[in-house]
Amino acid sequence: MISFKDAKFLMSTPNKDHPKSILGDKQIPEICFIGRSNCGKSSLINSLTNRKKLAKTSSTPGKTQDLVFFQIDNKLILTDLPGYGFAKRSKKTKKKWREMINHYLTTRESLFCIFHLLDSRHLPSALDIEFIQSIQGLNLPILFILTKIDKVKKSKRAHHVSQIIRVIKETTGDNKADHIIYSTKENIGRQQLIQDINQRVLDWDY
Ligand SMILES: Nc1nc2c(ncn2[C@@H]2O[C@H](COP(=O)(O)OP(=O)(O)OP(=O)(O)O)[C@@H](O)[C@H]2O)c(=O)[nH]1
Ligand SMILES: [Mg+2]
Repeated sequence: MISFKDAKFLMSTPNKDHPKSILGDKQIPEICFIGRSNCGKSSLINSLTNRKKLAKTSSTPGKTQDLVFFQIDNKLILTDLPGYGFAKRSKKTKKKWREMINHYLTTRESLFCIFHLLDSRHLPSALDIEFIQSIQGLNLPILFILTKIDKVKKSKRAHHVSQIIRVIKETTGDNKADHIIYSTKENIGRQQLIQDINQRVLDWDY
């Protein structure tokens, strides 16, 4: 059982060098966090690990600029990625980030699942939809995490979620869209996500 009690920073890299993902003779499974800038990727890693500053977060978009790897309980690697859609960067930087993320997604052998985070306040943007489509081609399981649900009025939450899931399903053409609703502020979704991750790691091991 991965309890998320032991979490350590492994490496932050702007290039194609990724950390080793072999422990003894076993590959350590890896999950990455992808989503629009400021949607809450780094905060989610801190929430899961119960650490305030393991991953760097900020109220202004564009905080995470490298691929940042964390090792959990010696059994799992979580990778924090720079967000897409951050307007205040040059075209060149945005292109570089996109290439870095694409290279990571298409070459990282230990990557066995993608967590795609979407801000639950908004319907997926054109850019979100573009990413949903491009990730689909990788043939990896995807879990959608609808973040910041505390910012949506309780009476509107179910409606927001169903609208977002509808757009995801329309985009993928798949009638199934695995998802979890999350709030780091109100601690919603954490236990469910930990259980989900443990199940995925178990299934992957066999
Ligand atoms: N209310 C609320 N705020 C949140 C939640 N999760 C994250 N935030 C806030 O959202 C802002 C952005 O969080 P980050 O975790 O840095 O977002 P990110 O997706 O890593 O952003 P980039 O690194 O720029 O791609 C911070 O001010 C967080 O405190 C949440 O569940 N509820
Ligand atoms: Mg970040």
